[in-house]
Amino acid sequence: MLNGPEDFARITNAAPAAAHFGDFMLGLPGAVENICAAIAAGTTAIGNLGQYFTFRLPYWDDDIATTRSTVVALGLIAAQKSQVLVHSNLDDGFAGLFLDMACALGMVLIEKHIVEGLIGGTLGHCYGHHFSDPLSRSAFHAALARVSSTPGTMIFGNTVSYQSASAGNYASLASYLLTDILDVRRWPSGHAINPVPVTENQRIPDVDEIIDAQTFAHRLAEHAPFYDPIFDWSKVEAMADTLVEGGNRFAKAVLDGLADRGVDTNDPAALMLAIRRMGPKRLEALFGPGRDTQQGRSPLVPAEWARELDEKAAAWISKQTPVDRKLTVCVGTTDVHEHGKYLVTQALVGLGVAVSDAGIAVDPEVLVAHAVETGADAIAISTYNGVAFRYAQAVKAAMADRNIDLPILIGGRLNEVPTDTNSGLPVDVTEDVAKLGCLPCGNLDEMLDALRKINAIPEAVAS
Ligand code: B12
Repeated sequence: MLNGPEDFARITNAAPAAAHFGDFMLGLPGAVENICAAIAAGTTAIGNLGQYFTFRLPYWDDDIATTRSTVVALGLIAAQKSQVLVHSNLDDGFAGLFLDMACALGMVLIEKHIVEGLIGGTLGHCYGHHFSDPLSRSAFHAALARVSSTPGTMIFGNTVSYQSASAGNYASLASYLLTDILDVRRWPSGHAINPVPVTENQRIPDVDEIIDAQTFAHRLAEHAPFYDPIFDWSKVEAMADTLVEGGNRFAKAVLDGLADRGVDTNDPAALMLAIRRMGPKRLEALFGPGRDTQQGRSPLVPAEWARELDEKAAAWISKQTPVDRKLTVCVGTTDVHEHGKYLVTQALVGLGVAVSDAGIAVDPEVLVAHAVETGADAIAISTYNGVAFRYAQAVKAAMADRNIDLPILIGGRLNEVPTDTNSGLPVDVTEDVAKLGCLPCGNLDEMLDALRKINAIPEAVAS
């Protein structure tokens, strides 16, 4: 937590390296104060425009104030005598949610139009969390290098591939890092590579874990050049062609389409707000470059995260027998992470359960109100930000206010940083959440067990 300008300065002065203030600067109501402090501390890359489009603070719905502060802050960055790069992590924005990677590249062009074309700043991009397949990861890098003349900030680790214990996660680290090292050698873009500690899928890391990952990357960078000759780069180039062509079409369609709907696309605030309010699903459905089919748009380059989750859900559903009684579950998330909800929704629908969608980063009272309005038989919460216990407590309280007590299923990362610790590391709160009367679920099988416990699904359903 940075409490004042002196905290920003403490970071930039900690080591003779260029400090990068990546997250929670732009895109939030406090953007102007944050940017002033970051610039005064001497940083040269400040983010995170991607977060503007998706992040919501609890109990804060004034998207106009958020937009205003972000646009003013962008203007402040652009007005500096020495060049300061605006940073945008595409995966924090819509790249983690589009089903077509061409749309993610299109967002690069739209963000450039806003920051460089309309505000006069310079914008550098970061990508990587959701790009698991080496071919499309590499192709995205090649495509990005073609459409961008500014230095990139970093290629973020492919964190969604961390699904194992530490030893298994080292394989995922090697897999994406080798690709990234070869990519930045082939298409020098200024991006730093980012070795993510192998405890990523459990919690925030400690210092030793960060050093281990850096040591691993350093050694891999010595091996990597010898792999270059064994890759067929023409396949990467061909996919990059598709991404650039599709991305350009998407960006043009978005700008033309919004203009047709009365949005002033030369006004950064109006444009940003329209894009944020529309969200990735509608933008993609209306303006995506893929062919329109009965099942929606067919992506030019399918997003890996969705393919993986679709396969996981289908494999699980194929082992179950559908429920034959009417049942509605109200599903919502406590924060920006929505892939858990995506998977749980598919699994429930596959079981024949009706899902009422309370949304993303939804406040506890709104979640409960939605459950009541839609006549839900149970509530399912997906939570990742280390607020599981507090949030579950608040949902219980909101239900008590209405004299109801629906069963609560809860999954994701059930941890919290205790108030009486100075380590900053979160601890598991599964037991505490269970003591509140909630049903913690580590996976879909446990979800089925939980549904059985509340007698929503008879024992015979699972085959
Ligand atoms: C993808 C991701 C993101 C994406 C999210 C994209 C999106 N729009 O959804 C982005 C890049 C935006 C992101 C942002 C952040 N993230 Co993040 N993110 C992840 C990551 C890599 C994967 C989480 C995920 O979606 N998994 C996919 C799901 C399907 O898999 P799963 O978790 O195994 O799910 C299973 C079960 O949990 C269960 N399940 C899940 N939910 C539910 C619900 C119910 C009801 C049931 C029955 C079951 C169930 O179902 C699955 C099947 O088995 C994790 C690390 C990791 N590898 O797990 C970090 C992680 C969750 N993120 C983290 C953090 C800190 C953040 C940020 C705060 C970082 C930052 N500085 O900005 C921000 C969030 C800010 C905000 N406003 O909320 C931390 C949380 C720390 C903690 N609690 O200890 C993690 C653990 C990374 C880390 N080690 O630091 N993140």
